[in-house]
Amino acid sequence: MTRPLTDNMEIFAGLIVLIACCCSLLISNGNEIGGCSQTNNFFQYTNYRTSYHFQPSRNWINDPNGPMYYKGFYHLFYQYNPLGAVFGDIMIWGHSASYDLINWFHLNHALCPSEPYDINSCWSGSTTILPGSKPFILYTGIDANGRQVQNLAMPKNLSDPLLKEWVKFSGNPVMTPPNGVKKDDFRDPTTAWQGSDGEWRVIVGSRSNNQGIAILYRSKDFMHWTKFQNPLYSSERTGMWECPDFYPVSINGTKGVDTSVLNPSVKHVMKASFNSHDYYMLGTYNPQMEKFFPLTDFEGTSSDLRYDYGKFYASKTFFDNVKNRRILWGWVNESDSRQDDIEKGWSGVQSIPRQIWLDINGKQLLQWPVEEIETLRGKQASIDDKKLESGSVFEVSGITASQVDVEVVFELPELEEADEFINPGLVDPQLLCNDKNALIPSRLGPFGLLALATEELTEQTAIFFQIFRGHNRFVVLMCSDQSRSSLRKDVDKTTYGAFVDIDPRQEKISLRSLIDHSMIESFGGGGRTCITSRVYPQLATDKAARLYVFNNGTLGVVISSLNAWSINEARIGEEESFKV
Ligand code: DQQ
Repeated sequence: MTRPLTDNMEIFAGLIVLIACCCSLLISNGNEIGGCSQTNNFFQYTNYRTSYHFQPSRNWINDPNGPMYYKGFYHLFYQYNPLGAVFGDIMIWGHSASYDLINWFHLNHALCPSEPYDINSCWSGSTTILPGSKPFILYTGIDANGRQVQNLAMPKNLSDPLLKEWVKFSGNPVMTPPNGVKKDDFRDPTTAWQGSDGEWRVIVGSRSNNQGIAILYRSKDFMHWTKFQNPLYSSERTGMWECPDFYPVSINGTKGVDTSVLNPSVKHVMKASFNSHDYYMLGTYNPQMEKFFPLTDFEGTSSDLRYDYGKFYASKTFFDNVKNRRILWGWVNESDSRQDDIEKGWSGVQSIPRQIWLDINGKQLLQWPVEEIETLRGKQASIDDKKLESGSVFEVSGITASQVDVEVVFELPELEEADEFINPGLVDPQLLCNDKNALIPSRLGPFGLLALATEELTEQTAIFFQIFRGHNRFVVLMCSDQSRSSLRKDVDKTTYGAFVDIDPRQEKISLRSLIDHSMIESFGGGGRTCITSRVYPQLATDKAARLYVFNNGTLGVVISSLNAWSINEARIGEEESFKV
């Protein structure tokens, strides 16, 4: 039977459409067709999603907002664009809750623009739990005139431990930009602290005459706020302060303290986010003068202390009174392009929550992944007492190298033979890491880990140390070299670096890395120096990814111990998926 011509034409037209679809699919899936160069594809993008770091199921996230513990649940709010994978004209507060800081379920959005004082966005802020277990959110609203103002919100139902609904205060805004402060330079209120006079204090990030400032406000009832005559702190060598954080840390030990604690057993931390990094100062808070006195002011140089020397921004801490610890969260941005983010449908990850405390020497903070991460540990690989001769590379096998928690401790039997550190003045460690990358040998180093590597090492992210002999001390450099992290050409491969304040004569050199598909969070010297990087390998993904220990120095080093655990996927999803 012959078909009518129109039928045949329909079939033909259908075939054309089918072929066209297949071609465009193939092209967009990255195979070479008619000379089209390889492009990124969806399959590849799915490999970049993390498996145990916090991410919503889609779209853009940035700053962590108002983390806290309330009636059995940890709460994490975050800057979220519900409409896409790029920073949005309208930003809201996403909200998720967890029993253990690792597995999370997503809840209704906590704050969305709805009133003249926040109609253009609900930007970052903090929570404070008032006596009687009453949490309050203080957040920045972008008002109808594009002004940044501070607003209050409280839970609708205090007996709901999930705090699903939030009500905005009828007296909003509670703070507006003061004289001399531009309307878009006034944001990100901190968690409040209470003085011995019973009054609440809070700081708001700002700038005046291009000086970063922490504007201080005080309140007797948490609803009516008055600006104090002087800022709590101002710094000449920074621009606008975003997301300030101000809190006490114990002088002795790893335990955290409540934000209102003020006594001789604590020092204060002042953190500010600027120039794409989170910087902090240690110092003393004088409540009579309402002033913070740092040990050293920000210098605007590489000697300023940072939480993390890689990608880590707009962070926030909270005091976890269940385990008496202070916990730090930070936003880890992508380093691929905006177009990549749109195509993959998401952008931004939160760091692993880190416990944070003061080093016993009082000179810096230390950080370590919260212990709960260990509940995800699966298969283990261990190596003890293994010499790594010059030029050796050794595979850590038996684990899933794309999802792993690895800790290695190095011994340096020939420490005294290290190269001399030629120091003509201030040396920027990041530049040094760029010069002395993972392939360039000195005597002691580079040695460390090769993460998310291919078998042939064509792709690899090297996290490594170099040790130098300085004047009366040793200099320990830690680097994260992304230059060979991906065969892709279109991603940022900046190399990061920082010094580790450790004496290798007294202590072995340790490195812990949390590797999660496109995320590598590294903790050097027991958490003295942290470097987080984002990498997008083309081949070293999922089962193809490998983990190695290496030594490219001319002197041998010894792996004193190495333990690596495959990390199981965390449960991060909708609330329903948590119900049994
Ligand atoms: N992100 C928020 C602001 C904050 C900035 C907007 C820091 O409140 O200053 O999403 O990343």
